[in-house]
Amino acid sequence: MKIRALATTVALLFAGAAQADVITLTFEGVGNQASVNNFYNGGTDSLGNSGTNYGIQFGTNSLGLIDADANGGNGGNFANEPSPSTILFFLSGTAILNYMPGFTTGFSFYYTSSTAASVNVYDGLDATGNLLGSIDLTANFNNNCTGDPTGRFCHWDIGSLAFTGVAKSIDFGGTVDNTGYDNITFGSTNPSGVPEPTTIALLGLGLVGAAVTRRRRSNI
Ligand SMILES: [Ca+2]
Ligand SMILES: [Ca+2]
Ligand SMILES: [Ca+2]
Repeated sequence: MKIRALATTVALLFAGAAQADVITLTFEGVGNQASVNNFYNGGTDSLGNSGTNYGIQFGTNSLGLIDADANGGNGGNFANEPSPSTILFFLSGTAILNYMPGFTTGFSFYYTSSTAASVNVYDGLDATGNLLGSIDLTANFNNNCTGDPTGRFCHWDIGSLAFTGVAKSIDFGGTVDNTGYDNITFGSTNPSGVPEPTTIALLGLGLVGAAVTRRRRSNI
């Protein structure tokens, strides 16, 4: 949490036959354990980093997490993330995303989780209004994969949902420090990015070092 990421690469792709552009949030550039906040909304995360302005805002529980392998040993216990080396996770509540203009058609992402999780899409901001869709995710934690070079959360799967209506918020659920997301993609049910080849490793998703890890590893 002492080191800020400097890279600010965000992929902006275009959907071939789809009516809207596809936007993919890779979280690259968000600080380690920083609240994403307005990083993608013309502002900054809680550590002052800024990314492309997509008009997308995150609740304060939504945190960036940098792979410990890429952050001097301080950071996430994961590997093979679809876009190295930063992902989205949370240490309290859930990670809520707000997109005021709204998005249609579909929505997709990559996730890794040691527990079952669910993602809900709403037509109101802050996970309010009508529930447009819900995705139940199965635990996909896998100790047998290898990675980059370490990271116990090394297996990622795609979650996707097509829906009707205009969605304005998404509630990324799961278990604190045990569920991570990356390459959140709007306007398509196919997230961009391909997980890199891969590893083995250690404790909770969040912290590899320090005593903090110990108290959070109960779900692993
Ligand atoms: Ca990595
Ligand atoms: Ca790693
Ligand atoms: Ca990423």
